[in-house]
Amino acid sequence: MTLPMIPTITAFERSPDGGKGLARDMRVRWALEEVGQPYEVRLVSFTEMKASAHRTLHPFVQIPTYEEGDLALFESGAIVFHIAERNAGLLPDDANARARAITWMFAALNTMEPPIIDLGIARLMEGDKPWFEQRLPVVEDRIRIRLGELSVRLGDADWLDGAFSAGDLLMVSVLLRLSRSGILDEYPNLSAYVARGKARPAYQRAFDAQLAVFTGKPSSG
Ligand code: GTB
Repeated sequence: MTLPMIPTITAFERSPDGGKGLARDMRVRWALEEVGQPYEVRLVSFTEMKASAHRTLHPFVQIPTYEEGDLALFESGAIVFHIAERNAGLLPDDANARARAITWMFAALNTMEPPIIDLGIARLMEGDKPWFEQRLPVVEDRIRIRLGELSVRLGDADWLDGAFSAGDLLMVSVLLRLSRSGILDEYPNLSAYVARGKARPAYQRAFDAQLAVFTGKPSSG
């Protein structure tokens, strides 16, 4: 009898957000929870992450990584795609619907996430620069352009294209990074969309598991 392979992911031993769902292992945890795949987590310190063993797994020496037997993956989007491809529940069976869901995965990571990351970098690294106050609204307005377009497309639908998919999982994960900025509140349907994502039991289990790393309390899942 072949024993089922339990994948192992890597996550921060200490994350700047204290495990509140912003580090990118969260989206991988969420995908694994959605499909009901148990997993193990190897926590890494910043020093361990930069050591050669981890560099072999991840060419850019970051988290998350994903190991399953002799398969090793990096890039959260690729990992979520792999999980969605190998398990039912995150991609539709219909070929065209599946292609559209995958398109939303790319849209989340390639179109929505870059300006949102720019805002994080501006706040974290450029706050002391003399031009910061002038640049900030420019960066925020670039995000507003994309949020406005996404808001129109979503309209009053629950999810981006039919049933919840890996495209929604990544889109919600990306939009969550705006939580502290207040910008998302300007788009009530997107705020409600993110709230729907966060209300999913699989999200809650993933969140609790990530938070438990920092609180030391066992997660309920
Ligand atoms: N494109 C890669 C992916 O999607 O997997 C990016 C991976 C990445 O940026 N990983 C970060 C990392 O390892 C952690 S998630 N950084 C260390 C390094 O590059 O040296 C980014 C992150 C971490 C913590 C917060 N936070 O606390 O708010 C937010 C985002």
